[in-house]
Amino acid sequence: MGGWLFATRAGVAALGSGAIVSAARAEAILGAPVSGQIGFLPANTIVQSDIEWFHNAILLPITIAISLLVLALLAYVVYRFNEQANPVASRNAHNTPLEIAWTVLPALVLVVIAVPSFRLLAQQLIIPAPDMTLKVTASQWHWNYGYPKSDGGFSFDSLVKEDKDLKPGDIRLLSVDNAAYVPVGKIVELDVVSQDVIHSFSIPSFGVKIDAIPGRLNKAWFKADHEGVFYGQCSNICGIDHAFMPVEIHVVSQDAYQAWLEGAKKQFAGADGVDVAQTSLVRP
Ligand SMILES: [Cu+2]
Repeated sequence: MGGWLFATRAGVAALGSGAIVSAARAEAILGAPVSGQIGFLPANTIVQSDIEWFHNAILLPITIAISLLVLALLAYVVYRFNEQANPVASRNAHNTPLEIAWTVLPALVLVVIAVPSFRLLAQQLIIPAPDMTLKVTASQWHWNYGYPKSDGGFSFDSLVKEDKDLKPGDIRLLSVDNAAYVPVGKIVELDVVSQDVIHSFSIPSFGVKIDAIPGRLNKAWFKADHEGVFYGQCSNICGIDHAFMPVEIHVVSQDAYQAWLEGAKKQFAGADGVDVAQTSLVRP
């Protein structure tokens, strides 16, 4: 909840920072890092909420408990077995019950982690029946978004805005020239491919991170709970401009999505982008 407040405040601050606020910028920026932030970006899907739970309720307590245990053992050894306190060292080399314990206990910890971990993996990889499919094609160094035939069948390139092109409310290295739009509350299947090298399509607020691999179709999905602007980045080092291929996704109401589609169909009708139908999934 605190995360939401935090990010919303940042969004409002971004809105207030310039006199010209375009229509697109009327949406609150929710899925972007803010300065001083610790932890995850605000979750906007059930998958990301579960990832947060897994981290905060399972991994973090285990990590802290093990660290404190090791620290306590070290401190005890330093205190109890230093040369002054213990001048004659023990010659014991084996302690069977102790050895069984330090094998079985870590194994149990791994079992405890494995159960929610595999559940989460299944949740990410078993894709529910989608309401729409968004085709994401990675290239050095930008993304291309392809919309289904039912929505107009157009595609367009999405490139990072250069510093000189930034408008009030834009975020340096995250804002793009053409953002992708998706409707809120709809299951969006992502078909992710690459035209050249391995990239990775990631949107932290959606719990999505999937490799874009040449010659292979990778799928992911999300169902955004809230409207807003959400950012991500290529997360696999893919060459010199790897840091300059951000992801910007606007989650909007169904009506706003339809309105955007109407404009986008015209705008991108003759665009040079990758044709959705032509992108070969099997490359030589
Ligand atoms: Cu990349």
